[in-house]
Amino acid sequence: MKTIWLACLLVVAVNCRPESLEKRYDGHQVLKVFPNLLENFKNIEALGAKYNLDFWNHPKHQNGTYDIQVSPEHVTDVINELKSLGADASVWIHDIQSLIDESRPSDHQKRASGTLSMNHYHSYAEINTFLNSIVSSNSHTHLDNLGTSLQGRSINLIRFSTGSTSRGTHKKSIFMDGGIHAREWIAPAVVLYMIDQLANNPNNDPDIANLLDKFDWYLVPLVNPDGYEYSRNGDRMWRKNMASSYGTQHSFFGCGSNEMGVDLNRNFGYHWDPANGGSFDQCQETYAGPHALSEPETKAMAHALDSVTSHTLAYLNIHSYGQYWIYPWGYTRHLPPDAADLDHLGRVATTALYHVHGSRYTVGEDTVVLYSAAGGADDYAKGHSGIKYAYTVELGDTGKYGFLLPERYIQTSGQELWAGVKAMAHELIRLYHL
Ligand code: 0X9
Ligand code: ZN
Repeated sequence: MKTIWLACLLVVAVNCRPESLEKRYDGHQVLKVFPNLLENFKNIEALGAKYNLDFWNHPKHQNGTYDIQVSPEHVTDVINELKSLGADASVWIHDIQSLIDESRPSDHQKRASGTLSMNHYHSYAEINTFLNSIVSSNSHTHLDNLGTSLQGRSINLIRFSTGSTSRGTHKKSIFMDGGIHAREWIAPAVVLYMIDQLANNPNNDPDIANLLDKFDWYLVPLVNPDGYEYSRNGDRMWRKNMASSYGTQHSFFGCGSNEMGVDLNRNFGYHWDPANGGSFDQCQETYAGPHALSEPETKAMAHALDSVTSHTLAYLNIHSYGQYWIYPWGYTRHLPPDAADLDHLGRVATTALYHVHGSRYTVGEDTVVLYSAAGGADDYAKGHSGIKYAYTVELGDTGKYGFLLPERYIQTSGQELWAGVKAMAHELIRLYHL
C-alpha cells in the first residue's frame, strides 16, 4: 500500500488515480439544507468552498433545498455553521458507503451474444460487446466511433436506419445519449434499455417497426466512458471526465481527494462561461475546462450533433436525478422563442411516462426548473446545432437514493423513459405529418 502511494507521489503529483484502490465513503453524509434566508444562497456556496462540499443538487427556487455531501470530519462544523446562518439542515443519507454497497454492480452471468441483462449496471467492455453483436446481426444498424476519450476509449454511437425515405432524403431522426456524468449510472442503463427495445423488441411491441420506419434513431450510451469506468472501479461519486491538470493552479499536488477532470456538461461551446453555473477551478465538480470544447468527449459529441442537424428533430441528454424534463436555455433565463413547443412536447412525453408507474416529472426551462448553468449539451444542441426539441432529462429518483439508484430500478426506469420517448415520437409524427 505504502509503495503504491509512494509511486503515486513520484509519478506525479499531477494525476494519480490508482484504479484498483476504491475510494470509500464511510460516514460521509448527504444533508438536505433549507437556506431560509435569501443571503444564505451565497453563504452556503461559500461553505462549499471552505469544506470541500459536493452539491448533489441546488435549490430550484427560493423555497427549495440543497442536497450537500459532507465528509465525516466536517459534518458537525457544517451543521453548526448552517444553524448559525439561520438555515435548516437535516441528514438525508447517513452513510453514503452503505448506499454504494447497495447499488454496487452485482456479479452476473455472461449472456448469449446480442442480449444484455437489464437488471445490471454494465462495464464499458460489456456495453461494447452488446453494441457490436447488435450491428453484426442487424443489417439496419451501424456503429460509429465519434471520437476517442482521453484514456483512449472510443465513444460509440449506434444508429438504427432502415433506409432513406421514398423521396431519397434522410428520414427525420431522434438522438439520445447518456453517461455524460460518470456517477449517474441509470442514464447509460436506460439508453441501453432503449437500444435493446429497438434492436431486439423483447416485448413484441407492434409499434417498434413503425418507429423504425418513421425515424432514424441515434443512441450514444456512454459519452464519458473514462469517468464511468473510474466511478465503477475508483470513486463511485466521480462526475467529470479524467482530464489531468490544466495550468499551474493546484498542479503539483493535484486536487487532493477532490481530483481534477472537466465537467463535460459545462464544456460545450454555446455561450460557454465558467462563471455561469460552472467553475474556473479544476478541483471543483463543475469545472468548465480551460476553454469551450477543450475535451475530446465534448468535441466528439458536438461534431456528431452538428452533423445530424439537417434531419434531427429531437435530442435527449440523459442524466439523473430529480425527475425533470427540461429545455434550454441553461445559460440565460430568457426563453427560446419556441419554448411553448418544447414545453408541449415535454408534457406529452412526461404524461405518457407517468402512466407507466406513476412517476411525476417536472417540465420547464432549465433555469426556471433547476438552475442557471452555461456550457450544457442541451444548449449546444439547440443553439449551435439547431435541433429544435433539445432536452435534458433527469431520471429518478426524487430523493431516496439520488445518484445511487440500485440495479432493481433499471427495468422500471427504462420502461418509463421508453414510454415517454415513444409518445414524443408519435407526437412528432403528428406534428410533422411523417
Ligand atoms: O448540472 C447539470 O449538468 C445537470 N444536472 S446534474 O445533476 N445531472 O448534474 C443539469 C443540466 C441542465 N442543462 C443546462 N444547464 N444547460
Ligand atoms: Zn448529470
